[in-house]
Amino acid sequence: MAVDYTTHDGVAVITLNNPPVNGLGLSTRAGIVEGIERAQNDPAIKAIVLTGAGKAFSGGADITEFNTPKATQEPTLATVIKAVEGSAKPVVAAIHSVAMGGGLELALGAHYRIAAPGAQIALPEVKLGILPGAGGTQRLPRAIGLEAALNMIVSGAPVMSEKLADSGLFDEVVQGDLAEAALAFARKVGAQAGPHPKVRDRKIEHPNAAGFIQFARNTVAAMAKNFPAPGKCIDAVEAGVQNGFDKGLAFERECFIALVQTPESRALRHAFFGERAASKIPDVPSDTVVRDIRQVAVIGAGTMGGGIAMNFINAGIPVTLLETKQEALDRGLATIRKNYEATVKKGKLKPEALEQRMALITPTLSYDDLKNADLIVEAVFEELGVKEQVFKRLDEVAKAGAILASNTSTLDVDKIAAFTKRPQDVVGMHFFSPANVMKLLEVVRGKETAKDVLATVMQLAKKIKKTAVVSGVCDGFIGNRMIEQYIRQALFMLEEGALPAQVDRAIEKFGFAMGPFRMSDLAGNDIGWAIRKRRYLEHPDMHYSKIADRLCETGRFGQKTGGGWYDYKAGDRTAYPSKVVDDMIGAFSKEANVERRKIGDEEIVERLVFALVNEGAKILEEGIASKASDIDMVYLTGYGFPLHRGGPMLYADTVGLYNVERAIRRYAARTNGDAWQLATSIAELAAKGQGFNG
Ligand code: 3H9
Repeated sequence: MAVDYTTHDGVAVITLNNPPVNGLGLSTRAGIVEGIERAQNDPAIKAIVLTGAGKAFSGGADITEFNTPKATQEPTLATVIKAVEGSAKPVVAAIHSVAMGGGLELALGAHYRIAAPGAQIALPEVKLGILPGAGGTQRLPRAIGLEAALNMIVSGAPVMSEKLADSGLFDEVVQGDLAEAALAFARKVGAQAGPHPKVRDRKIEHPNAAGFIQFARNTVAAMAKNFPAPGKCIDAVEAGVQNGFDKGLAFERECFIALVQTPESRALRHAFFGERAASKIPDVPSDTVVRDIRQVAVIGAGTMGGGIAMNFINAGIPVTLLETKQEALDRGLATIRKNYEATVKKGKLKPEALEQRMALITPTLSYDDLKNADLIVEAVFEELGVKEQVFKRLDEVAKAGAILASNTSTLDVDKIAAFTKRPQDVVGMHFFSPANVMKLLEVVRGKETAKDVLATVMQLAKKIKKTAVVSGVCDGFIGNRMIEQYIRQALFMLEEGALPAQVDRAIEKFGFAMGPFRMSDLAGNDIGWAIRKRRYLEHPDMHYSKIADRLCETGRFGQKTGGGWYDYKAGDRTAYPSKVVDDMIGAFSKEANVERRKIGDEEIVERLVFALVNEGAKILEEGIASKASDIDMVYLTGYGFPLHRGGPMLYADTVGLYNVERAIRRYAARTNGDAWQLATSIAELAAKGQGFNG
């Protein structure tokens, strides 16, 4: 039963009971209407309390029902709210923990609202690419005023109930027992003659509503260029201001129906569920007992090690930071301090917190100081011999049960595990640079990594606010293995007729923050060069364009050398197209006997993105990733894939795998074929009319 109905001395209590967050799915909605009717028909009942069991009043509409028949099946949320608002007996919403989206809209339909402190109040629909669709854009401005309401609706950000105590939203914010207070409040208002107040009857008062709405529109335009929802939120609020409640409500409904079907909303919902799904590993039960992580050690105080250490310190976990030389240790500590100082300067950290955080670091030059660590993360030079020394030493000093993690981005975690006598305790924790900023953490599962080690690392990742995705062992893991194919295509296209600025422009227009060439100039072209040299030895059969090597031979390593694929001016990070490089590319094509042709933006985007998709499909076939959404989360959080496209695998589904297959076959026939071995699963799914996500 999704809703409980009880009576308490003249008061009916309707309790949403639909774990985990009392989502307003069909059966919950039906239960509320039933409860309201039952209370109307019982002469002994004078008032009604509407509340939620467990960890929420309500997290809102059940998102899993969107675009299914259940979403529009009666009673819809609008019908439920109408029943609540139309109740002849006063309805008191008693809110604790969470009232979000449809949950808040439901409460706004009640005649009275009381709340416990600490409850998160939000209309977060915009984060799902939609707008509040059950009266939120109409009632919230009437409850708390135009400005505060628009801010909440357009940002989707939660506000704590106590902050809203005097806003007009709540009749009371109660310190004591919420259930008791709700009953007392209900008895009080139940004894009063009706009619009871309705938020819809309040006026929106603002000295210059049109001016503020225009201001909001200007603010939103810049930050939401790929998303239609924020603008529609403003339109809906404006409709209510100009034309009154009922017309505003009808317009809001229209916008909701249109937005819920957009690819942007699909992408955002995919990311919402993908984030949560990533932490679930198919063969690791959710009740696996995790290891206690109270003390962490990080080996290496360079850029990576320092950034990794900051993650734990920020979460209040003490870190022992080990280096081989005092000078390197001092430098590492100074960098961490400098990073925190910058955060203080931006006003995002209190000065006293800086010292508290620094105090959580214990610097050391001795491995013996690692003996109490529950987790040791190694971030030393990326060379198997160096890792061997470190892990052998760790095996000697680490306590039994300590998790030994490597931050390797390219090496075989199974080989690293084999340097110890405890491969079950070894795991990859691949952070992305800057490690204190980037959300992504690839958790690399070795063939012997214990399940509780994985469960522990996934839980810890949440604590340090990372999106953790499990990857099996393979060259490059999920992210870098795929990006290699993307970069290969980018380089082939230079050879065939494109120029760096054109490739970057096309993919940036698609939504990437930075195209491959600007990105490579930023990271340093020498890094890719070193990786390619290794690849030539390991995969002599794989065809690469040598055009990037040619660039590196001239010393153009990117921004740091004042020139790469582009020219740079001192103190200016703008990428200026380079005549020297463009001529070099032309000459290269000539030498290779390639007749340069005009390559359109569509081809550029398809070849780059489908190269990711094709490799992603192989990664799924091999079980390196357990689900397509994991791959999407890697790309959304670590590689700047445009959020409004939902990640490469969802994008492929949106385009249709039939079309993806045809495009890949076309490119395979025309261009460097060995880069386009179609993943069998693409053809199989396309034949069945399916996508990666069903
Ligand atoms: C809406 O209301 C539209 C209306 O305006 C109009 C309608 C006509 N539906 O995050 P957690 C699941 S749109 C379905 O780990 P926490 C979630 O997937 C909705 N499922 O917990 C997860 O499942 P699992 C507007 C939902 O304690 C589990 O609950 N509302 C929903 O860290 C636990 O979630 C929102 O956008 C849902 N609405 O945080 C609120 N919400 O265990 C979105 C959660 O299988 N939700 N689940 O992985 C949140 O922000 C957080 O989940 C919340 C709890 C703060 C509620």
